[in-house]
Amino acid sequence: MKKILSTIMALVILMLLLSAAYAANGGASLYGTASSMTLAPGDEVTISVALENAAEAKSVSLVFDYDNTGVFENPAKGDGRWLLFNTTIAAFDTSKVPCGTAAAAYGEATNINGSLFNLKLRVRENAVFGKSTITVVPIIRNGTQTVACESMSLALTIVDPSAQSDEKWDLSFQVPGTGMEGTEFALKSGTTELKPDADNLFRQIDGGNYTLCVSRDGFVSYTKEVDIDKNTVVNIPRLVKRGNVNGASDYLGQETGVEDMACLYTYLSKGFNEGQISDGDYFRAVADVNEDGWVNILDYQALYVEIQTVYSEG
Ligand SMILES: [Ca+2]
Ligand SMILES: [Ca+2]
Repeated sequence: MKKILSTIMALVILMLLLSAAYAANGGASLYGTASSMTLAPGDEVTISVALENAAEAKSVSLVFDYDNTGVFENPAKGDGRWLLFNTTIAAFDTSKVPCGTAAAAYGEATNINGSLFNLKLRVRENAVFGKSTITVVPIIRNGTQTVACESMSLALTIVDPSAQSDEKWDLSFQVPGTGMEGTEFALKSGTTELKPDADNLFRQIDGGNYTLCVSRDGFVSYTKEVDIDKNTVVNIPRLVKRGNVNGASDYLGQETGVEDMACLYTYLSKGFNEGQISDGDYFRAVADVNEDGWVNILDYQALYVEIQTVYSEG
């Protein structure tokens, strides 16, 4: 079995090398987070943008689109910051508001995956209350070729601090029928941590943004940001062990096996997940086998080593 796995590994690495250009065209993904999803007039927020699976990229531009008349102040030049080194970087151009543009060019063989850019925005004192969406459009190129990558949006909520509602809401969650023994649930907001009652219900909580944390010893934790302004039900996926990329056990009852390597290979080379884990964030957490925060060929390698150890012991 060890020899077969070694052969498969060698073949797959060869195929990944051969298909690198295709992977760059099909698998690049942009991710964004905000330092806070709920803001009040005068607040500052930092939008952080990161990139995955764009190994062949040689230059990147990010176009930030936001409401610069009703919600956010026009950012100054220093409010946009690239997080990359050894690059030729054009200034963050705010003259095209509401589309602030940031552009960087790269030398040969520069890896631009990971944290890319931070943009700091300030909420106007007379901002319109309600949802406001910030969209980031990436323009990624490999020489003359464009690398396909979807844009990314964050919907922030501007609240009126003088009109805080006294209304309280329930958050309940639905769990799979089996395989959840010993699972713990917590709802966190700042330093507050709430526990559910026996009916899987967080009762009478203040509205706002929370992080729902689902954890179980030996399994990859699931976290989900929930914006509570009404009674809310959240579907929880069955927790799996790290490396169980396809979300299923094999015929020996092992959570991780060659099927998971195949599933991870498809994701890395073609950019889609053919397994049973439908939540994209949870899939990436499970597939991050070496736990460095990114899903790439190193996780494939780490999974291979782990599976080889299991089989050679068995
Ligand atoms: Ca599996
Ligand atoms: Ca990783």
